[in-house]
Amino acid sequence: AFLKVYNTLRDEVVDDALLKGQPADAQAWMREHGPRTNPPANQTARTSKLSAPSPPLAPPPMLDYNVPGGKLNRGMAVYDVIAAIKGKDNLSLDEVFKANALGWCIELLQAFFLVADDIMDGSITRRGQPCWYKVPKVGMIACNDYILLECALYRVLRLHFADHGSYAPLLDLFHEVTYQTAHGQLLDLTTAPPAGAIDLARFTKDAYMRIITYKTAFYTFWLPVACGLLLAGEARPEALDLARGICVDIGQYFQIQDDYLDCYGDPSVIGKVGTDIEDAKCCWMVCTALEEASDEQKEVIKANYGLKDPAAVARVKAVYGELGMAARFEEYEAASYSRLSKLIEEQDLLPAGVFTNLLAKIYKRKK
Ligand code: DMA
Ligand code: MG
Ligand code: MG
Ligand code: MG
Repeated sequence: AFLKVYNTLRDEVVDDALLKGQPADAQAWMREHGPRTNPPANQTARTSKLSAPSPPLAPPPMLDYNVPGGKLNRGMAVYDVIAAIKGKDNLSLDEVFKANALGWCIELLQAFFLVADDIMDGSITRRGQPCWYKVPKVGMIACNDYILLECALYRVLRLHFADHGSYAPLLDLFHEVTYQTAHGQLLDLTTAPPAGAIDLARFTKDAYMRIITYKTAFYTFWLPVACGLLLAGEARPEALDLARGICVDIGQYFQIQDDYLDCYGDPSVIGKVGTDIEDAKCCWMVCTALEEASDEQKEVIKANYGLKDPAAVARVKAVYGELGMAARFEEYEAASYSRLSKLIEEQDLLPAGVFTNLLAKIYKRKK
């Protein structure tokens, strides 16, 4: 049902009055129209020795490539929140559609941040396919595409919420969360020192918690919950404050999982290849390791962190192994889960379901 709404929204974005007069190529960039003109790959392979090489394939349509292929946890959470508050059976078809449309606004925001993040992090794959900027003939056009992805969010919002009582608060919310996330990315990028100038003193838990709160927690958990609360008409400041606090807490746990998976996740499952060590990121792994490392182990990290060399990465991972980082993470995960569950149970301002659905979906996640 959620993906069906995507198809509607994508077509509305591409068919909107502003793009109508644009050349077919520009529209096709966003969403392919009609059959592909390029021959299928197997045919190209068969004829390549006999005839002149066929022209390079056109890139796949930008929106389909970047928007719907993730776990969709953030997008689908808006419906879960409003269902937890009002009861599934009390929702009108219009409310369900609006919840899902807001969910896709969040997925569009996420697509915008990911296309940009992969360029800045020099990543290779995302969601099991090459990062958008790595696709032939895309390259730095991806910079314009992430702007278009952000614009698409506001087209959807205007189209479906211009007459809604929460339009202004929703606009404000998306702007606010975008600002927070971009500041998080700024901290993430500027805390990672250039190769050869590793200053381990930067990698503190305080610096780390600030980075992940801004770059991940607000847009991943607070944004969908706030959308659901606004749609449900929940306006009590104390309920919103409580929800923001719990969501930020869950979001920190989520990014710590992301950092763990960057190092120990299976690329064929997480759909991306980790780059945190090569990029000298201030991540949970290195901050936690440094709290426990001997002087000798710190020297190994200092000498090898931030190098785009598989042998150097392996030496850093060997120190992580010596320090039992996998077990430390499992301990952290168990403690976080029970602490968060308690926090959710102990409040009585909002139905526990608002938060437990979110938490259940990420506990011990492998991707
Ligand atoms: C993710 O940080 C944050 C944003 C705002 C995209 P990251 O670079 O650790 O994410 P990923 O591991 O998915 O590249
Ligand atoms: Mg990244
Ligand atoms: Mg990043
Ligand atoms: Mg990561």
